[in-house]
Amino acid sequence: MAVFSRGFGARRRESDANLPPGQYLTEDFPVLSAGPTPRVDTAEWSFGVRNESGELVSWTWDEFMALPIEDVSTDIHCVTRWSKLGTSWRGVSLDTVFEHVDTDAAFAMAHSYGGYTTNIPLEDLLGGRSWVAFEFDGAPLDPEHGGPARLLVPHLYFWKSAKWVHGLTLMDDDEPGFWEQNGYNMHGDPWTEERYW
Ligand SMILES: Nc1nc2c(c(=O)[nH]1)N[C@H]1C(S)=C(S)[C@@H](COP(=O)(O)O)O[C@H]1N2
Ligand SMILES: [Mo]
Repeated sequence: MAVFSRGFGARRRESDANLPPGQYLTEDFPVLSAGPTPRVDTAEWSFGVRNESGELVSWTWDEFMALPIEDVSTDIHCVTRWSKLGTSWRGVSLDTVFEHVDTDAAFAMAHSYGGYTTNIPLEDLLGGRSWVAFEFDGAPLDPEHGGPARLLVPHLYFWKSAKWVHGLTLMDDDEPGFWEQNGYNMHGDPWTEERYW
């Protein structure tokens, strides 16, 4: 019995260490969308980055798939308090995207098909911490979860991971996106509970 409780305790502590304050674990994958699910055909899809001078760099689906693709295993944390550990994704790193972008901007606004927006500091998009993801758990991303492609910024609360992402607009000054205009935090670090204003 002592061995069992020590082992059980150790496992609990291990997952607790990966769980930001105020979060609980979920095994399923809740769908949270502010509106209807847009249906975007990959033949119509594009992803573009507009810099602070107004210059646009954009990719079609086939062009985007020709960029280096990474496998990502990461924990995700929703501000509504669920966290899911060890999720598997495939996508293109924002570091790769930004190799093609000329900018000194400090902030980005992510834009989605359907009109959703969310603001993210550029430093949170770079450094191997953010991706445009198009596979989850070895399969194409479900439309409900943002397919064909979504932003994946797993070190911030999951509302920053814009589903059906269509592009980024780079900005010198921070501006609030959809949830940020409605009381959510401008940054959204789950470890310091940057939940609301
Ligand atoms: N385009 C778009 N992206 C979005 C949202 C949304 O409503 N529209 N909701 C956000 C919120 S609040 C969360 S928690 C996650 C939920 O992603 P999921 O539905 O795949 O769990 O998507 C984020 N990205
Ligand atoms: Mo959320």
